[in-house]
Amino acid sequence: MKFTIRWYGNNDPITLPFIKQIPGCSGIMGMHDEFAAGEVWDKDFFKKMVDKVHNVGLEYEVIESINVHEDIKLGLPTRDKYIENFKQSIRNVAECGVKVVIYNFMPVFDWVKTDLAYELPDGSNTLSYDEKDLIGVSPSDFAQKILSGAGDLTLPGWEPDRLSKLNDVIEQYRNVTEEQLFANYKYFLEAVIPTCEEVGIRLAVHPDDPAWPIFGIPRITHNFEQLSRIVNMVDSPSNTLCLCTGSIGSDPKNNVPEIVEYFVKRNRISALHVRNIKFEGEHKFYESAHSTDAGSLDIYSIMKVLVDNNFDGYIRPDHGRMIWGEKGRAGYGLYDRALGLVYLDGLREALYKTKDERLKVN
Ligand SMILES: [Mn+2]
Repeated sequence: MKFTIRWYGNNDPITLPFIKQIPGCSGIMGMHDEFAAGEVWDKDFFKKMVDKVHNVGLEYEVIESINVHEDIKLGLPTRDKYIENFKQSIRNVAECGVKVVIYNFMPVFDWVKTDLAYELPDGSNTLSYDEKDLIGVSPSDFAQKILSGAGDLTLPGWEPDRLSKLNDVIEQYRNVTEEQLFANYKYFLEAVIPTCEEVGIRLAVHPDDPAWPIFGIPRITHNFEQLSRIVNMVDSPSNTLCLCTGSIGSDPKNNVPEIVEYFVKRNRISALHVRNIKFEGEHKFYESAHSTDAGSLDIYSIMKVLVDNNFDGYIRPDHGRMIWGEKGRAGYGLYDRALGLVYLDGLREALYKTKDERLKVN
């Protein structure tokens, strides 16, 4: 498996040379907000980004920010134009060496947290979610709150131009059922997967974060049954998952190691985001340090399943806390993510070195 770190391109205070200094890190997962959902990714622009990454000796094989236009999710007649653009973007990034494209199919809201700087007893802070903070709050008021906590740095999924039309978009979803959303999703996959196969891209859906519907709008990528249905809708090695442990694991009913094992055995995981979370109650959790002991998820068992099945895709530590006085983009500072990567790489080494022994005993 290849260890990577998310990099926000020209807008990232965490520089590529800093990322290069993290032991065990071979590349980045790129997140660029230069193009709105539905726009074609310009090849020349993207090639320059890739060259920058290569120039410091890192790989650029995964991109996380080719977003699916809302009209595709809503199934509007205009979707075909945006699907064609998506396919062109896929071709363009493939020509620059990208192997995996992570996307999501969450209506309106990308990830949702209710506090971007939740204070922990040790003085660090982290992202957290508490359902009671959403009660009686309108989606647009909530969006304003999130944006005001973000400082000068952009947050993917919370771009101001996208949020300005928030109320209209939510209205459009009022009549969309889960089944319609699945049908729109299938239409999208049937259109784009052949292009992915042709150019050697694996498309990887990021699950709903958190793992339940928000503001009464349907969401369909947050449990085993839904993820199975998605990978079976178009049966192709290019139709895969980006298994985000903290997203899927936010619902305690989801057994994350079992879910990872099922899909990794079927070669349907091409990337993982690994983070731990700590449950504090029903629909209430915070993002903890990555280690098993720090949170509620068994990170060791997740890594074990990957090693025992020879997972050869991409993995990165997901959000980190803000520690040691660091300030920056919520979840995407340097220090705690670097600690997370080194911890995960340590588990990897130990698990590989004991693998033959362990598999013999079992
Ligand atoms: Mn994630």
